[in-house]
Amino acid sequence: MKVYNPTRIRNVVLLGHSGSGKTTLAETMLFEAGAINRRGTVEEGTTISDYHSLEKEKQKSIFSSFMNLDWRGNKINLIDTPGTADYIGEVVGALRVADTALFTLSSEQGVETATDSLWKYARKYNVPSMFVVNKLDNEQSNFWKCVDESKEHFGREVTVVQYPYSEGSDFHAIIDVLRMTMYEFPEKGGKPDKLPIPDSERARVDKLHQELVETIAENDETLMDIYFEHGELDEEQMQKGLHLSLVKGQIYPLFCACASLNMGTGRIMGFMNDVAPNPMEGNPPKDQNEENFDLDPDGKPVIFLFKTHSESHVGDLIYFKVYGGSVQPGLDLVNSSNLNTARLGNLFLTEGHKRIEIPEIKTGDIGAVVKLKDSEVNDTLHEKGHDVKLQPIVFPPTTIRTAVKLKQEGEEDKLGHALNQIHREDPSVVIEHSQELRQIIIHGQGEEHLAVIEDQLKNRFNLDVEFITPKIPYRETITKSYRAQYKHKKQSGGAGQFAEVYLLIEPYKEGMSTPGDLKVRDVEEHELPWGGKLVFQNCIVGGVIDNRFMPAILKGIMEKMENGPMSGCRVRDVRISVYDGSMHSVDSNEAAFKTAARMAFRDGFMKAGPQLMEPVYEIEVTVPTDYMGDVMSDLGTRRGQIQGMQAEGSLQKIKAHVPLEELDHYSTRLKSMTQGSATYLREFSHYASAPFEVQEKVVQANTELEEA
Ligand SMILES: Nc1nc2c(ncn2[C@@H]2O[C@H](COP(=O)(O)OP(=O)(O)OP(=O)(O)O)[C@@H](O)[C@H]2O)c(=O)[nH]1
Ligand SMILES: [Mg+2]
Repeated sequence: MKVYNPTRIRNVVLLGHSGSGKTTLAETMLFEAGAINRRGTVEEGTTISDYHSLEKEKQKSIFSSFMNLDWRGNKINLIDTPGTADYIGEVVGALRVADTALFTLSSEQGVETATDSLWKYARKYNVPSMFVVNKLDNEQSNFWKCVDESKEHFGREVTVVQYPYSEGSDFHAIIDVLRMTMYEFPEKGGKPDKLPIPDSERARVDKLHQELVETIAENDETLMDIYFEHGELDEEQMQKGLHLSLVKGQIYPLFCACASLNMGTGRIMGFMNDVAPNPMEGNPPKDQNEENFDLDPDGKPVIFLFKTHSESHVGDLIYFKVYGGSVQPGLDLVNSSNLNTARLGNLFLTEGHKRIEIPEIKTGDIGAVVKLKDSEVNDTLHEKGHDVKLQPIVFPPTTIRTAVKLKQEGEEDKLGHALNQIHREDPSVVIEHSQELRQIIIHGQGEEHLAVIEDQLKNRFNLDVEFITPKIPYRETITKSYRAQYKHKKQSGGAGQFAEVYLLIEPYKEGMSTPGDLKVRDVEEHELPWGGKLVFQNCIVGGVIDNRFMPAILKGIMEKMENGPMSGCRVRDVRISVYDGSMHSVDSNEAAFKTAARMAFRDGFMKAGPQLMEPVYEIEVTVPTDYMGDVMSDLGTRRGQIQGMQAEGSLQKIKAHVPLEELDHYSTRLKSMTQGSATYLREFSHYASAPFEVQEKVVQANTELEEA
């Protein structure tokens, strides 16, 4: 296998809504470049990219996959990603190491929701971006609508380089306004004939060519001068201008293709060769000081780990990109996250499931290594003494949760190990061992994502598990003040127990004052680990309770706060003032005061207008305007409070506050309501008082649990 120099490498990630044709396009490119001699299809499950059994079953991509091809002496690393929003974790890692993002659009669908959100990620990393309008053979194909929508969504930088001579079943030719040529394809696709522009298209082509030249010249002073002088740029000048504009994000060139008929991919690969940035120009990362990290091919070796994938009989395969120097098997590198030294084993390139051993990987290239010690995604490895830590990939917040339960006891460790491995391979899955809810909760990106995780637990890790609705982390608080008292007295044989406390229990509010009849001697403010506050005041006069018993009183209250008096949920935002009590010279001890405080707190809390609080999330739904009404009225039934709405092209963004309880299965409902065209994000916002019915239901469930 050939080792490529950095200037000869192009890292291209394919992005776009599910079904827009990324996997088919990758397959066609591999075929056109001679990397494979038969084109597989998604329907038959025979593509290089979608090689996992689940992908074959679902006929769509679930994991990002890595392929490479040689196009006229340059190596194009193609990363095919899933377009379903549930698998976004696979996409963000790939985007981080790509130097060009190639967005696919379905010509009949235009800009769809996933494309819109993927676009935001590409902009976050400033990855030079281009478009290909695919499926031009589709009967409903509408190229110019796609162009208009793209400009609306992504800006006027979207610039037509190609357009179809005709669309639908008659699609067979593409007009190229950069090359000023028409490519006409044979019936079975492949290499096109280059024809002059037909007279009927001349006016339109001239106009588009002019637009392209002006956009390029606009972004470069030297080219602008040439353009003013000659009224035209030659092809070399255009290429240079396009390259600079693409790297700076001042142009997003738009191409045409019909991936399934093998039309148009050769020209796109040619453009990648001639115009797309190499790894030194495309997407340089930031280092630990937020400075741009320049890739130095002659410098010390630096690699960044961006993906772990486990294959049976192989173990963890860790993908990396080389950000400096070059690496070979046997090289010792320091991991900047844990300062351990790891030795590189054999190095590989991958083509779907196939691994090809390679002796060296140079700056800018992407490779994989097995069994790298103590290392995981987001680690930077460097030569000893040459310290550098590249900024980590930030994985998106999760949108859905489920509790996982073993059907039989005894496999807890095995489950823990499996979940840990799933998180290692896909950091967009978050595993929470909730002591509060006494459940293991899996947070993911969507119902489909959870189904894949369940499938892995059952079939890959052989665990008999079920996914159940997770409990809600409610909170308890109070709405009124109450003065409570409890005397704990026990006489059993020898030493007795005695403690008496008086507590003022109040709802905590920032800046609140203390009633005039109490004198505060000491205040402790505790930020509670589960949110909210406990303020604990010592208002004892005349030494009726010794200071040494105060910690025990606090402990007794805290114990009850962890297991709330009303529903067993955690208590927050209360102020307790210990203002009176009594003790006994022999029988009083810490245990007695702890008990007395716990009992006084419990009684007082129940008389101080206890109120259940529920977690409320802020959600952002992106939905095509047509479905907006349905989404809004559904949010109404979920006790949602609309915070704002904003139009973005043909899409609407709705922000709302919705209680967590009402978000169960929301992504499924949203999908079915909008035929899969809406996406949503969610983030914890705050706790709010739960309505009476919810409070009743939770208290009732807890009473039944305690009585059982
Ligand atoms: N008519 C037509 N169908 C196409 C074309 N390209 C792809 N398809 C079909 O569209 C469907 C989806 O194609 P994929 O390549 O799986 O799309 P994808 O973007 O990889 O989808 P995800 O993996 O779900 O993100 C498949 O049935 C393809 O055969 C095309 O140019 N024309
Ligand atoms: Mg795919």
